[in-house]
Amino acid sequence: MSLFIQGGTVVNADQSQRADVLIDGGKIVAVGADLEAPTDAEIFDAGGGYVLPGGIDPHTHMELPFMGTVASEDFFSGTTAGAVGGTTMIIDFVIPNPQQDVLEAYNTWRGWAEKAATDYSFHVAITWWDDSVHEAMGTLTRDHGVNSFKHFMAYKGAIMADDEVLVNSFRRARDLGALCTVHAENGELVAHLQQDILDQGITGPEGHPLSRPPQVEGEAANRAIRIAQVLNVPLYIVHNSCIESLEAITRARNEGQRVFGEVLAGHLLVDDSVYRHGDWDTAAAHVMSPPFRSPEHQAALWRGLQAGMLQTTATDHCCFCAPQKRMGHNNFTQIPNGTGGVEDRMHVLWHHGVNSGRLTMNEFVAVTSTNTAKIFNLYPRKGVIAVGADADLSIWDPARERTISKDTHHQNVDFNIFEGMTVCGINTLTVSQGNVVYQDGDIRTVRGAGRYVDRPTFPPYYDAMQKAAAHHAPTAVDRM
Ligand code: URQ
Ligand code: ZN
Ligand code: ZN
Repeated sequence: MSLFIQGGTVVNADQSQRADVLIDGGKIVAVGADLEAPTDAEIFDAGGGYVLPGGIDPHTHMELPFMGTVASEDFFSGTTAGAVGGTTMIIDFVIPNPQQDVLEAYNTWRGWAEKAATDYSFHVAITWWDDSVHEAMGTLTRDHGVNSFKHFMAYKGAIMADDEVLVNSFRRARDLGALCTVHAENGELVAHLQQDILDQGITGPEGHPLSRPPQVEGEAANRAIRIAQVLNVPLYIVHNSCIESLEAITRARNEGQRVFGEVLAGHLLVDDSVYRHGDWDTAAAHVMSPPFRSPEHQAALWRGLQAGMLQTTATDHCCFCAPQKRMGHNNFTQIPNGTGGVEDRMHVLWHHGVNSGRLTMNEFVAVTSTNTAKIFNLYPRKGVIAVGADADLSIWDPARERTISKDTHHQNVDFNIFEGMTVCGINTLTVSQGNVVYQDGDIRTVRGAGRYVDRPTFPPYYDAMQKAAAHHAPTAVDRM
């Protein structure tokens, strides 16, 4: 069965065009004005609205075992919620425990993700180091389509990577043609500040942001950038939340270093007043790291996104319900860290990005889909409406409104960080792999329909340079 989407304006990162879209066999097979609809095609009318590439969320943690519990959203419910909101692919994380065999952890996560409704891929975290980890990184890049390795510089005593792990892993990733990503917070400082705050008798969620001030993030961001610079490896910093990390990225990029920055929809729109909320559960529901910051940081992050210093948006969708958050009821350091957003990211960014004039529609597509596809080597299979691309897209009605609430969202969590926010401009139809997975409130996701998507490594830079040099170098014959 082919799908024919007519009467819309196709909006890609590079251009917008009034065009119809023909889909067949899970792929886009034609894009153009006034196409002929095949007689057997299922026809959808965009009604003058937009047709956008499916969103890609480069940062989720479905059913993550963390801080003594397991995130409440699983790969099926989470990818379904994403599809409802116009996101058709996630990049999640394999996070081995220290000393755990890395390939064993990878296979465990692959098993969990088989229930996914839309396509997915994995960053693999390097949380410890020995020869087996070195080997596993090679196997993962060569045989399993992994081209990005994550490093948590926070979470001391759990999954924190110290400088020795960072240097070993960054070198290995470089030699494999892979990208390094980091959660940039100085875990040593966090641990010290946490104890200091507890010693002062502050045990509630208001202690969480006090233990992770922006300087703690800025130091780690700069340290990761400098290590990557010395080792000549590309770097991607996840969930930048503050001016300090943005400044570190801006300096590096202005000096020509290959550093990428991600920002969460939450960090762009939620400020730290949530931690001063009278209700314990409400404040605890917002405990995530890095914490939500004061308003001047949001303004800077928006400017960073507009200026191209931050390239991608994500959610860090890692959900814990109130009973789970209450595990830290008398010690904020034991509140499981994480918030949701996979269903709302595209909606809140259209409303506060495009409707506000901060972003053009094309820039919206770039920061919600295309840039992630390019950085993680998924493009042009993903992140664009073009012939040959996967048929992952949405019909976007710029006039349709929605008020966000935990009572109506499809995320498996009892809280929504955008609660009560009314947005204008949402998807009315979502197509994944050429199948309708959402239409006007009707959810049609299929458990297990999602595919694991390989992400090839990048040819090591110096390899390419050596080949280029060899190609032009005078050979013996030339010298005769
Ligand atoms: O740190 C992360 O990205 C994971 C553990 C989700 N939790 C969070 O607070 N960001
Ligand atoms: Zn993180
Ligand atoms: Zn995360």
